[in-house]
Amino acid sequence: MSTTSRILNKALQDRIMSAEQAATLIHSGAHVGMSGFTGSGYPKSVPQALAKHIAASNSEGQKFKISVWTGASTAPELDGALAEADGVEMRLPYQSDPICRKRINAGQMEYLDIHLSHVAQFVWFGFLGKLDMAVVEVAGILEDGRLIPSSSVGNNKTWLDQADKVILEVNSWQSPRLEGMHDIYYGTALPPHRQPIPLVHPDDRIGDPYLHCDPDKIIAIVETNAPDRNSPFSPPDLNSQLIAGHILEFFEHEVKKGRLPKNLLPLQSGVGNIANAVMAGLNTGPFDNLTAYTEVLQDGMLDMLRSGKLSMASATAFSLSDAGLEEFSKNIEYYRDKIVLRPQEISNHPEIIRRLGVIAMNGIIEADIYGNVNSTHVMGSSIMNGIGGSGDFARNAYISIFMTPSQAKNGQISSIVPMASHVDHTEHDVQVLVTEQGLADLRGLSPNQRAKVIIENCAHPDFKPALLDYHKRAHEQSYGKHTPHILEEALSWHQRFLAKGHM
Ligand code: 0RQ
Repeated sequence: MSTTSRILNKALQDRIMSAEQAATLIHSGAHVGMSGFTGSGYPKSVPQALAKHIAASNSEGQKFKISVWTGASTAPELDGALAEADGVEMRLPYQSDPICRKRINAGQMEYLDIHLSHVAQFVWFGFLGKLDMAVVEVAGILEDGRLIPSSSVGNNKTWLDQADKVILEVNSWQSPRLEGMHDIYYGTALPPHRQPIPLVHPDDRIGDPYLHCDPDKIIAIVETNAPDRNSPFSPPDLNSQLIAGHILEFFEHEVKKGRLPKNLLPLQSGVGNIANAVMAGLNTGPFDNLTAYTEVLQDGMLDMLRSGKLSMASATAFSLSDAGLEEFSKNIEYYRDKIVLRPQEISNHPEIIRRLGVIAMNGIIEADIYGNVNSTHVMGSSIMNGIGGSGDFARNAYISIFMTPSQAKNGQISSIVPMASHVDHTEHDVQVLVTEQGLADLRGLSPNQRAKVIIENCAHPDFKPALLDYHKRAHEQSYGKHTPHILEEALSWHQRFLAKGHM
């Protein structure tokens, strides 16, 4: 299909221009809402052209920077290019780009890590200031101007609604058969006028397959033909397989106890290899007719859709490897009616997650012996990626599961520590903790009871004696016995890793 055949609206064809021309329409200081979610559906050419424009301006002594708001992480062509040009004043929300990470941790770039479900409504509430510009990738423009969304939805509806001006990238690389797979809900209102969101099953369609945008706001259309940038998955390593095994065993136990139905409840799975391994485990496990209500659709879920173990998946974005993408593209007709892509304020909506009883499974950096979780900060100060949607799901899930290998940095560092160096999921939102060593079911346990189970079941044998000793002494010496701590020692635990040069 030729690119122009993707822009069927005659009036809008006048606004087709090059990425370089479009980039000059973005001014320094602008708040720019860009599409993109975990390597899919991000604009492929305007950010790179803008990065060049910024680098050239800054080399002439200007301080050209913009604020970049997205759905979640994007790709080197967006986050990497703009960060490399030192063109980002403020980045929000979740990112995972190495150049961004470096700049953020060097104190050269501001980063606001907020719950993914908060982003759209914070913009409507005016909490983040005015959105000047939207740069959104779409798969096509219909004759009447409606937009066919791309491989991620993210915050695109909000960007198109809220931005003063809009630049569209029409990417002919995206399959035209994406048309009809999206469900864009336009029923959200601001408090005090909000109504219940009428979604009661993961496969309910409550909206419209298209995005809408006031044509007067569209100032440029750029045609592209460029692939999404999705990372490969490594085959599940032993730790991931062991973690997956513990989780499957836990599910079987819960079914036996009558606390989960035979086909479980809708699954949410975080990003990364452990999450993918859990899906691989479920794919050969005893559960059938599963559903997913999640954020990103990874290879593992695609495999489960293929095998029939998963009957449908609701998400806001694809996050497929090249192999996954090839499989999806080849068999898109098979997948089309089994996948729904929604705006992230719906995929991650607390009301819906609580109503559906979602089982949340997310990765962490470390957990403390009382069950507080750090999923974002290495050594309490250096950002890895961000909280992403993990909080939206963990806080509202039927069961919230967090998983990690029991040690990091080739066994130099324990992932179970006396006191987490940063907390983004508190003990109140963590019901199950899993490492390759075992699973700690924390439901109904007090802090001291939790400590015993976490150390016993999850800590690596190399670190277990030190953790047991800490907990015992803390119980003897602590100011209070409810959550016993020896503060100076708890806080020095990480410092010791640093002092030994492990980081
Ligand atoms: O760093 O690559 O420099 O060595 O952290 O660790 O083991 O590769 O783990 O890819 O599963 O990511 C929490 C980051 C885990 C991810 C996190 C270091 C380790 C390595 C990554 P190096 P691994 P994973 C919804 C879900 C938050 C967002 C979320 C994440 C790096 O799961 O970002 O859940 N979660 N979103 O060496 C020091 C420790 C460490 C440590 C790991 N204890 N101490 N460093 N590392 N443990 C999806 C979205 O929202 C889009």
